[in-house]
Amino acid sequence: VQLEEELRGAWDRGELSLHYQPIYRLADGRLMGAEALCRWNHPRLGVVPPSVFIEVAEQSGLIESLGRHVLVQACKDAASWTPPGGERPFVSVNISPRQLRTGDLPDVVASALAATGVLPQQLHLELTETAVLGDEVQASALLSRLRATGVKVWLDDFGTGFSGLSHLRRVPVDGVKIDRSFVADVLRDPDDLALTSAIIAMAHSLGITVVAEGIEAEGQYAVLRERGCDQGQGFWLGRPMVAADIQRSFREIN
Ligand code: G
Ligand code: G
Ligand code: MN
Ligand code: NA
Repeated sequence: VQLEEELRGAWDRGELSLHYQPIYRLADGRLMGAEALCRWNHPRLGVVPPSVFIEVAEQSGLIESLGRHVLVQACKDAASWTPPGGERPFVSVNISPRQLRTGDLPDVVASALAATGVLPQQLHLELTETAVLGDEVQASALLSRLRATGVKVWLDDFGTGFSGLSHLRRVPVDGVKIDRSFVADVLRDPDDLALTSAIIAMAHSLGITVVAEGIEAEGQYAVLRERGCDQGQGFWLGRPMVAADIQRSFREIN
């Protein structure tokens, strides 16, 4: 309860900020975009990880206002990412199950886009497989509304929900992010490599892009690239960094 009280107002006090983890195209190593990751710099406790406070925000309902702040800030930051020539980078924002259920997400997204001038296709929303697949019919309608605004919808932590592959046909998404638990064992466990390859093949047959998360070693990068995985992120490629640093990275793309 105390954490909840302190979380209320933490954004306005400037204690919350977004870090960005770079996402690369595997074929040629080009920097394509970044995932926004929220950090709470608590005055007494120091850095509180999102695995702790996002849960608190979900339970208390604070996630709705926090989520709005995160969306606007991420779009603002992305509007300043200007590679010399070439495509505009994307920013990927995590959306929690409760934000999906409240129903006004398409409005929240539309106003974040309008307030910042970021192009709709620059914004990717990461929804978890379990949140989306809980109620397929309702989710499909919501995802269609979201995609009608021009933003892209991604399924995060893909493969952990067990229902994955068959549902991909019925749920309208632009991409999937292969959960890092599969990537972790892709060199050691033939089953994980087979599953990862199957996800990539299935997604591609449906016109869906695939990102691998949690790439921590060059060998993982190499095997994923060889299997045709489109993009990747992970500590081997780049850690989450402050906004000024990711902005500099985008300026230096060649
Ligand atoms: O950065 P870290 O590995 O600690 O993130 C842990 C979890 O917190 C991840 O599952 C991530 O999706 C989630 N998370 C990080 N930032 C946000 C955010 O802004 N909104 C939501 N809903 N989840 C976030
Ligand atoms: O659930 P979600 O995919 O949004 O989680 C993102 C989290 O994963 C971030 O908090 C980020 O710090 C973490 N992360 C990113 N790359 C790696 C990695 O290579 N290894 C591990 N263990 N965690 C990572
Ligand atoms: Mn994510
Ligand atoms: Na994930």
